[in-house]
Amino acid sequence: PITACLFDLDGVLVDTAKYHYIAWKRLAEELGFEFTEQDNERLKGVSRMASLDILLEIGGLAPDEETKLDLAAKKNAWYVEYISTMDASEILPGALEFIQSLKERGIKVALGSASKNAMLILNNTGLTPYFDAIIDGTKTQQAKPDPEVFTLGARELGVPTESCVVFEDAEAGIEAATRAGMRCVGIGSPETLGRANLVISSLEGFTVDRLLGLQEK
Ligand code: B16
Ligand code: MG
Repeated sequence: PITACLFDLDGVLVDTAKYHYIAWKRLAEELGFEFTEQDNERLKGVSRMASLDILLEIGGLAPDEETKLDLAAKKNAWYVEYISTMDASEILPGALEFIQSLKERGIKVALGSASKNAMLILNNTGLTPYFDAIIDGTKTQQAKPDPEVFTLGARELGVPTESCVVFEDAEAGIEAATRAGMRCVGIGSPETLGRANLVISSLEGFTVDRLLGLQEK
């Protein structure tokens, strides 16, 4: 039976992708090259340092490790400044309603995010109290598509992995869920998320009954 749901944060519960984008774009401009919205697609769900490597590749730059750490810190400081003004109005449509309905039906709820800034976002949007377990980028050693973030979530909830369903907007996250032995709902377009058990465009209107229908799959 399905007894727990694990949620990715960025792109599933909140749209922080736009803040990541303007911070990376600002860094690229300072380094002297263009960074487009299309380029930014490659960064979704990817860890901070891996994102920086992609950005530098786009700009044709190869700085040393120390400079890279400085650049990542600079981008993060801007990003933290942008998300510090976030509030509950930036929770994506349907997300809070769905989480509330899970709680009413006794289904456990966990966070499985790559972000080291997850707590700031959860606190600013008022989402923190809804989670029975929170696994973020400060608790993991391996980035998605490694399954670690989700297996740790199941362990902290005390449920078997096969009873968990993951909600993800990134291909790397769907692969991580599959490798963890969990079912997965993709949020976005079927072209990129085709490997999920079910793909929906958003959590708006999504119900617990539809979730439980995945048990037969
Ligand atoms: P930070 P998620 C991911 O969050 C983002 O999708 C990705 O764009 C970001 O680089 C990564 O977190 C690390 O974030 O720099 O804040 O530690 O989708 O796994 O919730
Ligand atoms: Mg995401």
